[in-house]
Amino acid sequence: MNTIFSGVPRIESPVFDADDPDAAFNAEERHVALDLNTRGYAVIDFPDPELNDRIERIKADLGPHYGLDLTNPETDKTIGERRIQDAWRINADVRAIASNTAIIDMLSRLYGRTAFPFQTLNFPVGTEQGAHSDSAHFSSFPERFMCGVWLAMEDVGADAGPLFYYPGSHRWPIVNNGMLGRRGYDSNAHSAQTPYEPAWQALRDAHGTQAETFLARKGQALIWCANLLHGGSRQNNPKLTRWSQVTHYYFENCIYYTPAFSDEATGRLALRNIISISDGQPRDNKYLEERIIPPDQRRRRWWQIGSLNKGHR
Ligand SMILES: O=C(O)CCC(=O)C(=O)O
Ligand SMILES: [Fe+2]
Repeated sequence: MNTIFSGVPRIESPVFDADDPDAAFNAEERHVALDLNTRGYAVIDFPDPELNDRIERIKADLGPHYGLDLTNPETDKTIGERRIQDAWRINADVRAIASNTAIIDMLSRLYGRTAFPFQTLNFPVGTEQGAHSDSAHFSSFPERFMCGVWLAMEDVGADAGPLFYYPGSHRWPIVNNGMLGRRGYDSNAHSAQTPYEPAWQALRDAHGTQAETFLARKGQALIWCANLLHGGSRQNNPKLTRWSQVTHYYFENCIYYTPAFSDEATGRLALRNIISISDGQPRDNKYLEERIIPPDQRRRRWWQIGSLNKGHR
């Protein structure tokens, strides 16, 4: 049934059916599918028997990179570097968590295309990042073929800056530059996110939706849909840590781009050069199996092609 809408993730299909016979969800996946469809997020126990050992090794290995003594219970942990992007390149456990095959297989069934991890973020403390939709940072054609998996690497209490989200906000419009009457391509906006914040605030006000926080147990993970508004709460107690890993996933056979720096209507797209963490291989930008090469790369030789990724996230 959902195969009619093959350009829409199964879990976001306008004819969503948790009992979709084509998807053949098992009992747990059906539950996750229903939560993603209705609320835009789902909580699972991270399926890795070695998780605890991996987490402790990651803390020991990445800890010194943040420039703070994270083991001293009396010090402010929020004054150092808050994140390491793409630690999968230097840490095998980060890579293993991102490449977990049970997660990839489940996401692939939930979305109806093969999932692959493309970015990791490791945080020792709360991000205190304002409410946002990841769709401003990384989106796809067709849209919504992106999701985040946020893993708690310790128990997270209310004062440690827990993740928050607005249930159901994944169904609100995906705010893009066209809707805001602004140009994004080649813009030198300092922040990808800031220009969108008044619009996201207006949507929250119009819907009257209250944020919920995820007071996670170590080893729990939260999957969020591409357009779910989420962020990091204020870390009331700066002496606490809030170890977590976010892995962002894309799906095969899509165009991968940064909407904040694109003008879709004119075809000017900030395409991303994506590498799958699972196998370290590039994933071409593709639309209906056709490889898409940006116009300004078509006349260049391969040795002239640099990264078109903008320097953020
Ligand atoms: O961990 C958080 O507080 C939010 C992280 C986040 O929004 C992201 O990685 O997309
Ligand atoms: Fe995010």
